[in-house]
Amino acid sequence: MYYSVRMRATLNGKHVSGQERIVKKEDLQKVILELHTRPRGEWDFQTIKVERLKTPPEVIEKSLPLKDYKFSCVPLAVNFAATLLENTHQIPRSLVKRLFAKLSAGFKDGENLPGAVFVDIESGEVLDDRGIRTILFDWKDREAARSLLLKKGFTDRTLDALALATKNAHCGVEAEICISDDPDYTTGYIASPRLGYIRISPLKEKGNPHGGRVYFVRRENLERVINCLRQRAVLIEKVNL
Ligand code: PML
Repeated sequence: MYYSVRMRATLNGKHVSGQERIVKKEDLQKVILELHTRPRGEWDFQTIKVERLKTPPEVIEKSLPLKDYKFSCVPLAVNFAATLLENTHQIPRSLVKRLFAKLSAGFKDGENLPGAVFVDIESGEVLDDRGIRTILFDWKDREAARSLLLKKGFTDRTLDALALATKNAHCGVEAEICISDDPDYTTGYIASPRLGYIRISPLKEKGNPHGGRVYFVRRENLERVINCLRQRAVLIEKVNL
């Protein structure tokens, strides 16, 4: 029997921390406490949702392959990401650059969205900007994946983002771009089944509190992809380094 445990904490209505796990019953108490104590900063409202899964999670054998690139400034890093997405997925560079600029300025009226913006990979049209989040994903052996990534110099954020991007690819997201909303965390990534998980620094200026994700999808798949992101639980077996 598996359970999904999801925590979100806010301060004055603004998101400050979020985390989720998929665990067996015997680990529930430990994980609930772990997630409760996870937010580093101040919060005034926290929810922890525990849901028993109706069916066991699907197992994905390997994460997307991870590669890491560093640049001397944001424009060079964004240019690199835009070039890769144009060459591999024919997404116009100008569109990718515009989307990065919007994410770093708060996508919707200067505010970050709680989840992703869905963009039609063919036309560039925004299909959904409600901020739908990918949920129900985790590592099969989280500690093993974590210690491998930390040993190689990656972070806890990489651990979660790599699992999330792997689930996205599995659900039919054609390509993804992401900037963290943590003002101190300037590393972001682009990801797709063909590109893998391409970690890139710096994708925004230090001190900028804006960030978010764009998921490129085929218009005709939108509903199916969203259902998968929200409803299908997956566990990822191994980090693909
Ligand atoms: C990485 O370190 O691999 C990039 C992680 C981006 C995390 C985005 C977020 O804050 O959720």
